[in-house]
Amino acid sequence: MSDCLFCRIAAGEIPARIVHADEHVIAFHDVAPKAPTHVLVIPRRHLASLSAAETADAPLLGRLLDACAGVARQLGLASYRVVVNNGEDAGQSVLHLHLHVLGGRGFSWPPG
Ligand code: DGP
Repeated sequence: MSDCLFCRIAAGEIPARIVHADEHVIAFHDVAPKAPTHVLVIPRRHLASLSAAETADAPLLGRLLDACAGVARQLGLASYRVVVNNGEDAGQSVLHLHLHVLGGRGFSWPPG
């Protein structure tokens, strides 16, 4: 989608600090980090949210989680949190599915 921020990052039209890229998935540092390490993992294909994913997307969803683990390994994170904000009330501000990989500090539970 030409008007989607994360589609434009995936297409290389908007610069980002990329940490991983493959045929299906791209990962880059969040511009407003909420932890010492804060990376966003996204599908190259536009999916507005986790809710928009269908059962047929399960392999892609698996790739996204696998990429989160790979990014954490690559960046030396032993403990980290993976977050998906789905919908406005959950804090989703960009309507392109993204998984947050947060690390480098402790996290409380339950989340706010
Ligand atoms: P969420 O609130 O869950 O939709 O997370 C969106 C995240 O995207 C938020 O942590 C900030 C990040 N973000 C927004 N615009 C940009 C951008 O232009 N570049 C990068 N790298 N991150 C962005």
